[in-house]
Amino acid sequence: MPRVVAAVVLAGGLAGYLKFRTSPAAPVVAESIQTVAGPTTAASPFGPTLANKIPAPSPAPEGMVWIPGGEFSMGSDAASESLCGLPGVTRDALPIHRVYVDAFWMDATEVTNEQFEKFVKATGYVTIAEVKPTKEEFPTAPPENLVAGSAVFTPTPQPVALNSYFQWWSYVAGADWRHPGGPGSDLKRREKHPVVHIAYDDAAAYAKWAGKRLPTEAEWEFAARGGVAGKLYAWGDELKPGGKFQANIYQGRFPVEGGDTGEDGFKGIAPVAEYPANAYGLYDVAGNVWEWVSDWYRPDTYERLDRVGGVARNPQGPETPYDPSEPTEKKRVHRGGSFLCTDQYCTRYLVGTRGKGEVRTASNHLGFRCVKAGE
Ligand SMILES: [Ca+2]
Repeated sequence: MPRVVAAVVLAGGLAGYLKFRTSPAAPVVAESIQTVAGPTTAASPFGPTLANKIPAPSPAPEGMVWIPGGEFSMGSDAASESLCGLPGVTRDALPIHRVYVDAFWMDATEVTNEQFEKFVKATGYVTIAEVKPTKEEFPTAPPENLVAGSAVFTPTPQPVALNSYFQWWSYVAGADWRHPGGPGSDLKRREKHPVVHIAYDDAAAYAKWAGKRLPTEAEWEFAARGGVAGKLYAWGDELKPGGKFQANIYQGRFPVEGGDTGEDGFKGIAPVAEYPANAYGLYDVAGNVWEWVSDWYRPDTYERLDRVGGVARNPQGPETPYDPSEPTEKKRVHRGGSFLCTDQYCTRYLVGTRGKGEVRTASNHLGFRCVKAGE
């Protein structure tokens, strides 16, 4: 067992994959999944959302929606924590604190394969997953592991304890944005799927080419909450209002082969905008694929802002990254959860919760969307 990291999805980095890819951990039979309670009825720590009354200043750039900005309560409280089968998953989203963000434009959907293809055709850009890692970059990896590739979700043959993501993530040679499932796969009929196998610099390069940038974590959460305060999900407090799924997440036993029942309409990844938009017109801010945001990750970011007190204005994240579970990895924040999120494991389709990822590490459930200043 290379290392045990509880309650994270793909928190580890490329270095771990390259070092250990030839020796996957032996499956362990899962302990029974505990039943989780619903939200508590304690007084809400969320204050009101005070959205700016700033009308959109110009016709919307293609594919973007106006986010008016304003002041809101950011984070995820005990009510969220109680919805996850594993404890501790949402603690880095505490305490709830007040934040103000300026207005901006935001992509209504995650960047799709056909959009990313235009960028690559125009620039000749080569993503990190397509480049062979070097011995200098990864001195502890066996030379035979230094091959271009990316992490692909690989269901386990039998139920496993949810304590090591290496059990269901494989580093696959030849997996990249054009080959999302590995060398035998392609983009046919996936034009409208979010692009995946995108490392942080890849996302930032696309954004720059498009005249945009990646959102900050605070911008992302303000936008995802849709102007409504303190809800569990981007659409309200009920997972399935009227019995209808609002996002592409995971139903069934995780992460077992054949376990994804697709009750929400999709097994695996879905095209963008298959579920209703939130109040600001944003699609898939929960589920489908995780989204890079520009902040470095630290589990105590919110505590640090809370200690300063008052309203954090346009916070940009900490100046340096730190994840105590993997202190040598440089991680940035992921938001929104993916088609693999389930209440048995990460539950991070909850709107206030956070993810994290080493900046060079991509996977087939990680993408991005961009923002642009309002002018
Ligand atoms: Ca699904």
